[in-house]
Amino acid sequence: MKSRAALLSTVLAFLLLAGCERRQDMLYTDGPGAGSIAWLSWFVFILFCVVTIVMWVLILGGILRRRGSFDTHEPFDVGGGQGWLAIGGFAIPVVILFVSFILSLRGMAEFPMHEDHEGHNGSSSVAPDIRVIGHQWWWEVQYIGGPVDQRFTTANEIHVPVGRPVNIALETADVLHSFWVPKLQGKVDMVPGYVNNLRLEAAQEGVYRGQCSQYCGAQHANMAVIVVAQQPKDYEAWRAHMVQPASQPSTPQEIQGQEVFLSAPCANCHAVRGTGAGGIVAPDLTHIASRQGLAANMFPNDDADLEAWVTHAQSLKPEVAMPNITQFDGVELRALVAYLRQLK
Ligand code: HEC
Ligand SMILES: [Cu+2]
Repeated sequence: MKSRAALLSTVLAFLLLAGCERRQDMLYTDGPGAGSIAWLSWFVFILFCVVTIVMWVLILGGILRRRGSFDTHEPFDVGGGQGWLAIGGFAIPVVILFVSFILSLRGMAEFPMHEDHEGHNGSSSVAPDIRVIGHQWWWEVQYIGGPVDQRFTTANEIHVPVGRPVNIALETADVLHSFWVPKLQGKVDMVPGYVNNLRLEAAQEGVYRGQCSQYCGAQHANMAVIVVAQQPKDYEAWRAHMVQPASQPSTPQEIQGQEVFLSAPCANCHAVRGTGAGGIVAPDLTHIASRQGLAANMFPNDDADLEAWVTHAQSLKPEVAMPNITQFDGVELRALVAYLRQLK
């Protein structure tokens, strides 16, 4: 009995905590895009409940009504009854569908129209601030707004200023993916050979988790993105730091680590701006130490997880396009990790 009560209270506490977390909640939102979708969902849901209740009241009324004989009832097609068919079967559904349609158009206005490849225009054409490219199974993030020397590439973590809309162009390098940060905006697919657009705005400071929402292979479930919404001045400081090349190693261990990194296969796939490493098929590592997660936010970004990732990527995220790299001895591995950890 006692253990059952303990189990119950654990479950309840877990549910309560899970409720507080709300990191990927689409009904309790923090941005206008997701807000209008959530509002529409509640509206349609409540309307559905009202219609259902009215229907059941009418059905039960019909069932429970005292029956008379054929003599006491007129035939059903005599007078009046058809009016109810026209109202209940036609007029009310048309009004409800029309209102829902207009409200969904309002929600769609949150997604910017944009020039397509042939140069045809939508209702307005917006230069994107950020290009996000889906890869199996991580997100390439290119800041492409502003002058050329203010542009940079990062991965898996998108920073935005609070209270300002950011236009994002969505593309894919391989298969279909879908970009979805539920608390901020509806999902938009990333389609091969095509550019889709999304306008994202966060009303509150915070870290918002998102998720690839279109099945894209073995590690689809481990393709997470985070959006960090910051006060404008913190955001500007972050940007100013991100355009800088990688910090130079200073301790002997970090210097050895950089040599290990540059002589290992890492540089074929990864870039570290300011060094010889210029690979473009994997996440940019110039400021890897400043990111919160590793491998599309599958693991926390710390020494132990980094060490494990470098040597066992295939066991941790099977089928990923990074091999297990097993050529290092202990000293080299720790030096490599020390080097990566100072790439703030
Ligand atoms: C054949 C290409 C390839 C090689 C070689 C390679 N990687 Fe990777 N690496 C990847 C890919 C692809 C990812 C993204 C995997 C994912 O998250 O699904 C990745 C992810 C990472 C990440 C996580 C990045 C992030 O933003 O989450 C780190 C750190 C990393 N690699 C370090 C290294 C180091 C250090 C080496 C060399 C010892 C190396 N990689 C060699 C392809 C490669
Ligand atoms: Cu996916």
